[in-house]
Order: sequence, then C-alpha cells, then structure tokens
Amino acid sequence: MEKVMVLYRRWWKEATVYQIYPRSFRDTDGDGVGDIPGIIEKLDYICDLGVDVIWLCPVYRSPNDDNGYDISDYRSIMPEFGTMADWERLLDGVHQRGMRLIMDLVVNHTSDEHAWFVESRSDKDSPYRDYYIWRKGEGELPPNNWSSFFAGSTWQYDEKTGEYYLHLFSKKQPDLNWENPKLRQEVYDMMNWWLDKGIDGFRMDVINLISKVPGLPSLGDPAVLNWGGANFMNGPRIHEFIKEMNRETLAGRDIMTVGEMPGVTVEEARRYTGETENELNMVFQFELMECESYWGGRNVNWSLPAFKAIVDKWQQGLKDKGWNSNYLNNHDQPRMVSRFSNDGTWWKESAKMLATLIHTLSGTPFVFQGEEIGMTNVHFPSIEGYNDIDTRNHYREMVAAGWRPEDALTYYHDRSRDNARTPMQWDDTENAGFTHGKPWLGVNPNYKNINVAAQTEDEDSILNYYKRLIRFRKERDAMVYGSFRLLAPEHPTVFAYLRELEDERYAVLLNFSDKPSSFSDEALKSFKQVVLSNVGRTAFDADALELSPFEAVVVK
Ligand code: TEU
Repeated sequence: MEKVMVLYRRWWKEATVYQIYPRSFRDTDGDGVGDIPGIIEKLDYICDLGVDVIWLCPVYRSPNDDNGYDISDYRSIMPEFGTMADWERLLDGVHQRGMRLIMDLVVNHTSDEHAWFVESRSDKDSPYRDYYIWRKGEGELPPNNWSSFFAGSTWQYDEKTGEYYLHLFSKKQPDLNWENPKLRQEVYDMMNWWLDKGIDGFRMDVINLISKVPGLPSLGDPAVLNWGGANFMNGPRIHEFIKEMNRETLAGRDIMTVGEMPGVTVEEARRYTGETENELNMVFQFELMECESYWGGRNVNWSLPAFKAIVDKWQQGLKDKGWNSNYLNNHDQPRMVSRFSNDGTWWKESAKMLATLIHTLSGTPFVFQGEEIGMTNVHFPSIEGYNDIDTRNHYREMVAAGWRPEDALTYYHDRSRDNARTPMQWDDTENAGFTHGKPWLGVNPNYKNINVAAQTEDEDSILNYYKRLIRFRKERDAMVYGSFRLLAPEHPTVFAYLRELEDERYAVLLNFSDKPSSFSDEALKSFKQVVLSNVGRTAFDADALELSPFEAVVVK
C-alpha cells in the first residue's frame, strides 16, 4: 500500500472547486444579468460550503455571442459584470476568506470584435493577419469539410480580403493561429499580467484544440462531423505549446491549472497531467459526458456498467502518473440529477448519491453553482425560451434536416446548455432572489421548492449534505490520496469501490436505481462502521446488504 509522499501532496489535490457562471449567479443592479458585486455578496455563502477554490467563468469584455467565451479584450471586465475595481475587491474578498480564485482562459479563439481580428481581417498584409487562420476556398467551397461545434461549416468567407477564416465555434469566434510565435507570446504576456495580479490559476478552455493538423486536411468521413475531429484535437504540437506556456507563465508559481479537453484520452491525459511533464495539473475529460446515445431525441442507452468502466479507466489510468478532475455538472451540461439519477420522487436522495460519487473518487471535485441545492433541468415550452447559441443553431439545423420541431425541442429539454444556466435559486421570492429586474434567461419554475434559503434551514437538505461531504473528504487522506478499487464492475445498479491508504480503508456503495438493490462482495467482509450516509443508515451488515433507492453509504 502506498504512502502519501510529502512530494506529492498538493493543495489543489486536496481542494474542492466551486464553479461560478457569473451571468446567472446574482444580479445586484437589476439589469437581469449577474454581476461581480453579486458574487462578492455571496462570498460568505460559498466559503461556508467549505470549498477552497472558485473558478470564475469568463468575465472579460465580450459581445456575448457565446456568453463571454468570445472575448474582445482580455484585459478588461465586461461592463455588465462590473469594473476592474469590483474584480479586485472580489479577489481580495476570496483571499481574505482563505480561498483561491482561478480564471477562465479562452485562447483557442477570440471574438471577431477583438482588436487583433479587426486588424487581421482588414488587410492580407496586416501584421495581425497571421494571428488567425486564413485560407483560400476550394472553388465555391470552403477550404475543408470540418463542421463547427455550433453547427455549420467551421469556415466563414470574408469579403474584404476574399479568404475564409477558421472558427471551430461560432463565426464570431475566429480561431487563433498558435503556429505563430508572436501570437503565443501575446497570450503568455496576457497570462502573466493576470497572474501578477495575484490570481491562483486558470481553467483553460478547449486547450487541446490549439494545435491543428498541418495542412488542415478534410475529415475522411463527412458523417463523422466534429466528434471524429481528430484533425483539430490534440494536434502534433500540442505538448510543445503547453510546455512552452508552462515555462513562460506557470513555472515557479504556486497555482492550479485545469485544461478542458474534448476528445482527450487517458493516454494523452497522462502526458498533460504527469508530475514531471511540466504541463498542467489536471484535465476535464469528456467520456462520462458522452456516455449516452441519442435516438429520436431521447437519451436511450447510458448504462451503469459502461459508466463505471469509464470512471475506472480514468481512476486507474492516472494513478501515480497524473491527477483526475471529477465533475458531473458545468455550464455546458444538463443538470446531473435530471440526467443521471432522478429529479422526481427520489430527487433529494439521488442528488446526494451523485455528490457522494464525485467527492469520494480520487481526484479534485468540482461543484457547479446550484448543484449543491439539486437544481434540475428546465423545460422551456418553446425554443424562444432558449438563449444558448449551441442550442439555437443546432435546433435550426435539425428542423431544416427534417426533425419535427416538437422532437427537436424535446431533445433540447434534455440536452440544452441552458439547463445549467438558468438563474441560481436563492430563495422563494420573485425570480428566485436572483434579480429584481427581468432575468436574462428564465428562472426554473421549481425555485419555490428548490432554493438556498429553504435548504439552509433544513438539516437534511442537499445543501447541508454537501457541506458535510466536503468536510468529510478533507478530513481523510485516504479520500484524497488513497487507491481506488472497483468492485463488481458488471453489477447493473450498484456502483461500489474501495478507497485505501495504508490501514485507512473505506468502502463506498452507491445505488443508482429507484428500486432497492442487494449487493454482496467478499471484499466488504471487514467493513463495519458507517461513516457517511445519505439516508440516515447507522448499521452495516456485509452479509445481508440491501441498499434503498439511490442510497449512498461509506463504511470503514
Ligand atoms: O466548451 C467546449 C466544448 O467542447 C463543449 O462543452 C461545447 O460547449 C459543447 O460541445 C457544444 O456542443 C467550451 C466552453 O466550456 C463553452 O462554454 C464554450 O462555448 C466553448 O468552449 C467555446 O469557447
């Protein structure tokens, strides 16, 4: 059994991260859009959860084609959110409470309104031309057959200079050309500028997309679209770029980094996160987020054994070689309780059960705002209710391809990124206490029942369970540094595993079903004492174990 070598102890391994989507967190000036003063107002709430790090989604100047992921000035704050002075007060407030702040770094692309792109598109001879990726078309056709994450071609024709520019996301998000050393240096200067202000790290948006395959070849099979998009993911210079970025900005600073990486494999992640690789601390992998298939607009086949196999692969794959991040929610994903468990009868139990999973795996847990009160998917009655560019563009494309509008809408009831983006539910007053104006996106009508105020009062609430859970992990080295051993990989309803560090041993048992599940395993024989339960269990008998619907239990 392993020892926690002092060398491998890291604050960011022990930390819990809380993600804020500022637009939807708390509005103080009544314009219907969340703001930085709103975050400052809620810092005591966040601190009280027991989290250590806040990850702030983009707060930079942006025309908001993709809600801040299209940045027009990296060094100023979006006026709707406040001023640089507000942001500085936020940083101080976070630090005063002993927490840390990590910023979103979006450098695969900028906004088309960024000064670099305005210059770049103005003239083929502009010194900024090469900051972006420009190509001639193939006759009437764009330079290749890649399709955008947000539907349609990745290429936009630009009249002025008669060429196309590449945009993996919206046409207002032109991709930066990382092959250009001057551009890379500009990015590093900007990162150092923020780091010198005292921030504690970065979450790096789609950072594995910055190196594209030379020549930008078409994908072999046009039907594979972007998810077969090997030509722009984990490209040949990706590790070189990230190592250079590390040398130029991160090295020698006590910060944390997490790279968002669609399409990343465990093998690649070992390199990105290896202790001696000098790249990043952890990555967000997408395999769990893609464990479903969609037919006719309903998610039909995610199965627990497949889900467990993915978790196990990543737990084993990065063991002693890198570090995992664990999440089931963020601003791009449907709400976990609607997606992976039960947002009806078993809402409370099942939200706690999923939380138990995330906080008892090896890796750093991430909590997305509202998750801690079990916020659910929203079902806006019409597509007009949706704001998200990904939802709106794909919906249009689907209907044009022959989907019935009601089926496309049902699909987005399950899938839309706006499920995560409805305003935070603070209390049962109008607009859930998010704003006294008109919210930019509709509030989920269930805010009367699901809100922070009600759950603060209720000892048995999801919110209070999160607080216990966060503390629980922090107090136990085995939960952070222990090994992971999956039990009964094929069991259809129970997710069971051991976490062990020398003689500190825990078994975690999670029932993913709305029916009772019995479970037995030789490995459980020596476990006796219940140390955490989402249903008030006190006794544990490994020989006659029946878990109640969505029960979670940790035994010692
Ligand atoms: O997301 C990148 C990403 O791959 C997806 O989660 C994406 O939102 C989804 O696949 C669309 O179908 C990051 C950000 O988290 C997201 O909010 C941004 O829109 C995107 O990059 C572009 O910056």
